[in-house]
Amino acid sequence: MDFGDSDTLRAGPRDTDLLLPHGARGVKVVIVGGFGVGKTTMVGAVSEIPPLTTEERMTQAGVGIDHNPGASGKSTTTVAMDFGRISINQELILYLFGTPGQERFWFLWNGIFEGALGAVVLVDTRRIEVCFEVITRLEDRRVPFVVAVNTFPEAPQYPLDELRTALALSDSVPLVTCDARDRASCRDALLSLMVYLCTLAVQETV
Ligand SMILES: Nc1nc2c(ncn2[C@@H]2O[C@H](COP(=O)(O)OP(=O)(O)OP(=O)(O)O)[C@@H](O)[C@H]2O)c(=O)[nH]1
Ligand SMILES: [Mg+2]
Repeated sequence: MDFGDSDTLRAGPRDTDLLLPHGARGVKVVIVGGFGVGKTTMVGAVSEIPPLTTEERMTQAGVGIDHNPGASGKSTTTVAMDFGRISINQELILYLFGTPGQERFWFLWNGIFEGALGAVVLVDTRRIEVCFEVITRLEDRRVPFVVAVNTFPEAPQYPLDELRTALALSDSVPLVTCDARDRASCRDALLSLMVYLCTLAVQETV
């Protein structure tokens, strides 16, 4: 069977015609964080297309391996990734990839982060410690990131400067609060990442 020129298949018109309007630039952004911090919720809230999700029900088989749904009342978890899209303006479109939170699926991050320009690290202040591992991985991969505290009503609230110290974040890394269920709030968190990426790009050129 003839599949044609492989270069055409790789770099043919599909990327531009089906995903990107003419003249627009697509940027890959990853929403990352520990189990149940609201990654799938954020991608779904902000996406202008019906999000792709890979939710599976958590069962007894995962007891002792996976995080317990516990108080969050979650019955499903992401087993591969989330995908959504948001147009910032006519020239800039963000492709949003949510990572799985259960550690046994973290190996998938290798593919999810490939080609990503930056990341939003979502934090639940009830389980801040998960972020250390997440942030270390991003620093190792040299992926620029902002940190967004998802303000669950039942979670303790700390001043942002205390959180910055607790997370050992440098002053230059943006730290914001958001509500992962709220579109405008998620958009603002993504915009803080875009502004940060622009700042880094300018710094690299001087
Ligand atoms: N109250 C409140 N609930 C939230 C918020 N964000 C998410 N939730 C709820 O918290 C739960 C966790 O959300 P998910 O979006 O599945 O979390 P996740 O990080 O994708 O989880 P995994 O993929 O399993 O790691 C869901 O039941 C959401 O409805 C929030 O900002 N406030
Ligand atoms: Mg999820």
